[in-house]
Amino acid sequence: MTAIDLWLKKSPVAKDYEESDSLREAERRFGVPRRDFMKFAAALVASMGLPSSALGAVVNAMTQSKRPSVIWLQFQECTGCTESLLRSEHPTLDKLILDLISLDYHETLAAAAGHQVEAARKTAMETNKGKYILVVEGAIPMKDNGIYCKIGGKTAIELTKECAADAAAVIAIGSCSSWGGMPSTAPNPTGASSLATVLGKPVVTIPGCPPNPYNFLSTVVHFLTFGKVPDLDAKGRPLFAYGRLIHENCERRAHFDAGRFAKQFGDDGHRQGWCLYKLGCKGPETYANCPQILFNDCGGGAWPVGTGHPCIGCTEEGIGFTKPIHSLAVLKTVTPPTQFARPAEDQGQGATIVTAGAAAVLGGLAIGAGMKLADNLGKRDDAKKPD
Ligand code: FSX
Ligand code: SF4
Ligand code: F3S
Repeated sequence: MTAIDLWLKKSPVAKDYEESDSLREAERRFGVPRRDFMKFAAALVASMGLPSSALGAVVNAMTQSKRPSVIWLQFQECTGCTESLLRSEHPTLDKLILDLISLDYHETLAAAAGHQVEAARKTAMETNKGKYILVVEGAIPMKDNGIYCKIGGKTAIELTKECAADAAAVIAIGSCSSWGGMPSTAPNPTGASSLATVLGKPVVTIPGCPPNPYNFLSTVVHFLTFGKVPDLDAKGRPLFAYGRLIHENCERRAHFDAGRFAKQFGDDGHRQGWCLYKLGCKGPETYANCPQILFNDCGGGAWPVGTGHPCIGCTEEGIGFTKPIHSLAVLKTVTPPTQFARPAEDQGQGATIVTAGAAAVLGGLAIGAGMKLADNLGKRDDAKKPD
């Protein structure tokens, strides 16, 4: 039995909801078994750093609120943000997303084209004036009056400003839109810029190349539940997801603290899962929850460092696509977090969003607090040091 199953079994909040109309509605609306939906909602509650008592409000918001209209623009990017959202599984995140929101304009997914799709965008904006969510994927070229990206005869700058004018919330998804990302790499011939730069005001940012779809979903669910976006840092990033350095929650952290490093790809240390700092891992200067919520819903280890590659700092302005991949990271914190296993102890393999969420709910802690899970500890470190 996983930690979250245990919590669902014992929690009075969960019991209240087990037979509730909201969960029956979730089963009908999303085609997901009630218990799976409950697990998913509990994990989202925990990942957002909310108390377990918020579960009911989150379930109600996800099942009963009117789906907000979303206008999704795409400019200088690779469509990875959209792809990562749609490729998610368990319990079919794409289905949850597409059932939670009314995606009224999206260039990749729209069946219509040309004048028809432009008309759909205008109708959605007029009908939902002041209420729709604008999501922007991709950087925006500002050089030479923005002529390097035009859609329907308008520059990306014009489209962005037009769509942002009457939006209730504006979200930059991916590093390109959040801070310029890959298209803004020097010498940046098109003047690729962030959404906030174009609008001249702060926006919510969900950086990552691609960003983790759960961070987008949690932000939307927070908006649906409370009518406002979650608490943000100075760069517009939701604190629940970007409040901690990767290095603080990495399953290889104890190897770092003990001075056990992979020095070359394929050497002894690398094969034994030791710290990737000397291969250029940017976890020590990158803020994101990758080791905690992982990617692709396929279990522990499914994140860059977990697969044996150093973090390149894809979420972080000034690091990803800027610093050479194998240059050494700046160490922002040196003292090991108190909740982390000591160097001589077993090393964890990373927590999935569901198990981490359960532990966080059980412990009354947000995933952002850096929870490590006893039931995910597995990899023994009784190996010898590399030469
Ligand atoms: Fe691609 Fe998105 Fe990277 Fe950018 O993600 S995965 S280039 S952040 O805008 O599509
Ligand atoms: Fe993990 Fe990288 Fe930090 Fe090593 S340097 S502990 S691999 S985040
Ligand atoms: Fe990106 Fe590093 Fe996470 S490369 S996906 S921020 S582990």
